[in-house]
Amino acid sequence: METEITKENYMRRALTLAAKGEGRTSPNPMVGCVIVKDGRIISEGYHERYGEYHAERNALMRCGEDPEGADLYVTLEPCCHQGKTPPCTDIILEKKIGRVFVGSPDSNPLVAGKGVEILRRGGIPVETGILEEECRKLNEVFYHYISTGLPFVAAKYAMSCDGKIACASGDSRWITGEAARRQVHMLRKRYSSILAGIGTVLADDPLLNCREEEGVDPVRIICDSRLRIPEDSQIVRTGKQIPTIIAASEGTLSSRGGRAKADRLTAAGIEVLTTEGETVDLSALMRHLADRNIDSVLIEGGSKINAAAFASKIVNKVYAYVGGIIIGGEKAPAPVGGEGAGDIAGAVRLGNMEVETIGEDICITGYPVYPEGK
Ligand code: AOF
Ligand code: ZN
Repeated sequence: METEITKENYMRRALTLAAKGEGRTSPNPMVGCVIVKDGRIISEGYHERYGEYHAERNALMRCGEDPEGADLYVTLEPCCHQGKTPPCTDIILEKKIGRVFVGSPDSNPLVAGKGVEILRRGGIPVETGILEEECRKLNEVFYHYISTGLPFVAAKYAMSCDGKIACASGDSRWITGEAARRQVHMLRKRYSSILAGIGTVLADDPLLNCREEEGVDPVRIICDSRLRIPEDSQIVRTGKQIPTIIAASEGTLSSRGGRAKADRLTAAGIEVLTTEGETVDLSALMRHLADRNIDSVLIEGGSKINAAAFASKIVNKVYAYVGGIIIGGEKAPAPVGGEGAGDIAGAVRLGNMEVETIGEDICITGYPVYPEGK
């Protein structure tokens, strides 16, 4: 019983270390590692940045004493492939680690169980599944991206207790308090891109950056089928400092005015992407983003973008912030516009819902389950 608790404690420490890589490892997973000898932690490490050493190698290289016979706790199955860095299984075997404890399996086809197998074949006992659920959740983006080849998409919105995201006039400042708004910047640190609609740009002239300390700015993606974005908007003016993609419809670019505007936006440092059809095809856009190594998208949209995102079934997670305010008004917009479900059977359900209190507001998270055949 006692060893059970201890194992989980070490893995929890490894999880805390893993999370330090947040925002810097994508599209790689966040991974943490703890090395324990004679009941003491003798070294720790985590995957600090994409392309750099993995957690295990960092922990083993920093070890002040000989790790021979030690226990190694790692949140993800050690890799066994030569990638940007040498296989972690090599250094674990070379250092004669005594036992390995793994959080969750690596579903990268280059690893997928082979990491554990190689260690076992090399004579190291391996125990898997320590805090597996937490380890998987930490890397929900990685698991989705590696298995589907598409970015993990989250829709975030703030609404009143009566389900409005603004007054009929459009005013929405502020529905949630400061603490909840600060948390949004933490989300922006976690996701590699933010997507908004042109409506939001025209109404609020946002910067859509990450104002978290040491946060990396996510790529900004604006859905603007007709390229209406003002050239003096904050987004365009900062196009050379913060990576920005504007998604437009192919038709817009085939007009002379559209082509010229796209060229000016390109000169301002912005990438203009197109999809077929009159409006931006979000599914096609997601495929384009995946090609650019973008593993995750945080949609900070209004009713229209959210409706399109749910209709194209690209949303994998919802963050619904709810402020203690009643706005009312039939014309006041709700988070998801469009036609909506025809009946309850056709609605999108949320699975694994969780509720958290943030300051005076609450945040509901859940994972959409789309109705079959709709
Ligand atoms: C580990 N420990 O800390 C991480 C792992 O391009 P590379 O060489 O960095 O390899 C990336 C892959 O390695 C990634 O897709 C995932 O399968 C694994 N990441 N593995 O043993 C780590 N970050
Ligand atoms: Zn590795």
